[in-house]
Amino acid sequence: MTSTPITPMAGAPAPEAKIAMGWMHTAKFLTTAAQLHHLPPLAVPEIAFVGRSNAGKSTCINTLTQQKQLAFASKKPGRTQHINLFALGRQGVMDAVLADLPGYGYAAVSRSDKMRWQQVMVNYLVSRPGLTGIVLLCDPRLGLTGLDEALLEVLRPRVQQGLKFLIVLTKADKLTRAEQAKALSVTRLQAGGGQVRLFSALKKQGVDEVAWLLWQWAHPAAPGADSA
Ligand SMILES: Nc1nc2c(ncn2[C@@H]2O[C@H](COP(=O)(O)OP(=O)(O)OP(=O)(O)O)[C@@H](O)[C@H]2O)c(=O)[nH]1
Ligand SMILES: [Mg+2]
Repeated sequence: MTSTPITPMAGAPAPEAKIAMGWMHTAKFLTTAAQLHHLPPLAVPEIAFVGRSNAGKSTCINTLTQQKQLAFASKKPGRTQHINLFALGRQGVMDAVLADLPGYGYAAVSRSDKMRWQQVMVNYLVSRPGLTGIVLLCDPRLGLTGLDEALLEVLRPRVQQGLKFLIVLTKADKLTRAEQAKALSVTRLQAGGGQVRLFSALKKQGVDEVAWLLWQWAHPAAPGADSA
């Protein structure tokens, strides 16, 4: 498999981008679970990708890891139905885990299924040991919706206790430059001081930056990781 070329971007100088993208590329499928208690206990930092159905969570994971089909992405909303874990680490030594979560807000799912899933997700976000960071993916054409706001509320106490938090505005290629700038500033206000990045899987925009941020989350003691 050929890896994505590294393009230096603002906020992620080339050496850091290379480290972060190389690390991301080590991702391997670890396990899948429909329920929280089926997830294995893990002793490494876990970073969860959450957001509305179809926001681009699975595509974001595939882009960051430079693997086309690691996470299942699909035009059909509701494609991800389990919590899928991917192990990261060089020389087969796992040092972090990415978690791809099913999206919420998918209209075609029955009310009882929605409620059940929302409960699993809330329990996961509130109680999963090792959860170090949350990446909330949001389609900037929709903006943060009521469900996203509800999730931010659930997360607030854990963020205050040190949980890392990033909002990724996906599908930036669908916006003009002016719309991108506007989406960024509006979401920054809503994020209450949290980090926000523009991202496009199609144009590889924001990829190095997000990878570097996640690397810093997972390696807080490493040189250069104190700014995340
Ligand atoms: N143009 C464009 N399309 C994207 C981008 N990222 C994702 N998509 C498309 O958006 C659709 C949904 O992507 P997924 O990654 O499956 O979304 P998801 O959030 O994992 O969805 P669920 O698993 O249903 O929660 C797919 O058709 C992707 O090709 C992007 O950066 N640009
Ligand atoms: Mg998905």
